[in-house]
Amino acid sequence: SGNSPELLHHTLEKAGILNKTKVADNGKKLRKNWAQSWTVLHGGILTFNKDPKSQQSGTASKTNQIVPEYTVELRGATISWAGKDKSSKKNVLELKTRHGSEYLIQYDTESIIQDWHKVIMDTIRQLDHG
Ligand code: I3S
Repeated sequence: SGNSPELLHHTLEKAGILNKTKVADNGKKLRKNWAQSWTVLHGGILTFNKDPKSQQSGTASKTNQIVPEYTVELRGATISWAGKDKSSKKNVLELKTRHGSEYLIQYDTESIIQDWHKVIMDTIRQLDHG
């Protein structure tokens, strides 16, 4: 069944394109810089990769490498829907790490952001119980 101990201890995985901005680093507020990111959840770590459009031209960009921008440890983090005070965009999630870093995550298609909300919430819950 889906509730076997083996499955409960599997970390959840997901990948896709999202818009994100980091808004705080160790409790220090940062200026927003919204950008698209190939986002990967694996092993309880959420990795936001650099937007290829923002990468320097030259040999590296020609190989279309995936370059991590932020790696976020989900253990001890919280995820919630961001209030209207946090962004004028729709479908915005607020992710806060236990070390006081904060990210806003957004996507116009509601079902896509809802899936991310669920998988991040479930991962945090699993890590708390692990
Ligand atoms: O929360 P803020 O400061 O209104 O965020 C907006 C700004 O970061 C803005 O850039 P400037 O720093 O050049 O004003 C961005 O273009 C907006 O996208 C930010 O607000 P939203 O509501 O989109 O998160």
